[in-house]
Amino acid sequence: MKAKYTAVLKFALLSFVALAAPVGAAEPATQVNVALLDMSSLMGPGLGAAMMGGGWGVWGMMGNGQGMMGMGAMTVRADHAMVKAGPMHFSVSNWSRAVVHEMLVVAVNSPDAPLPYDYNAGKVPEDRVKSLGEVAEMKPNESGSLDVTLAPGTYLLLCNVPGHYAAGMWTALTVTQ
Ligand SMILES: [Cu+2]
Repeated sequence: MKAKYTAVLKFALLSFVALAAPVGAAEPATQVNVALLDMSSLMGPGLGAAMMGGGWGVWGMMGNGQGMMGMGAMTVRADHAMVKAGPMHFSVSNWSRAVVHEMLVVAVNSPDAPLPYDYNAGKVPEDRVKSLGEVAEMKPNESGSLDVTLAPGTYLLLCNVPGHYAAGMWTALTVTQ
């Protein structure tokens, strides 16, 4: 009785090991960590929210007339500029204290070529670019993730909240063979 029980247990353990073993398992995803940043990310709580909430007009009148845009105050930062083709796991954090941001993955021919732009909406028209997925609108301090398989090529990680792409809120990601 006891021996039989042990045998059953052994069989169960072996089955479990067999199931857990990577038999033809898909290659592990490359982890890409992305931070979405703006001026408010630099400031203390309160102050950042006040500036971003009520201070837009002031920022807009500063300097070269482009305001925050010319100052490059909205950015996308990724911990990889180059990754090998295959499955990717994007872990995206909105580090803003005051502003909703998002991250789209868009395939492009050249990282330097401007994307089509809808001036009225202040956005990249998503039906006119090759978007492979997104982590949509994240509130300040929210995080999200996106799993997508990328072929070799050039991609932009961009925020398409109105005005943000034009404010410089994008970065390039090169995917190699
Ligand atoms: Cu944004």
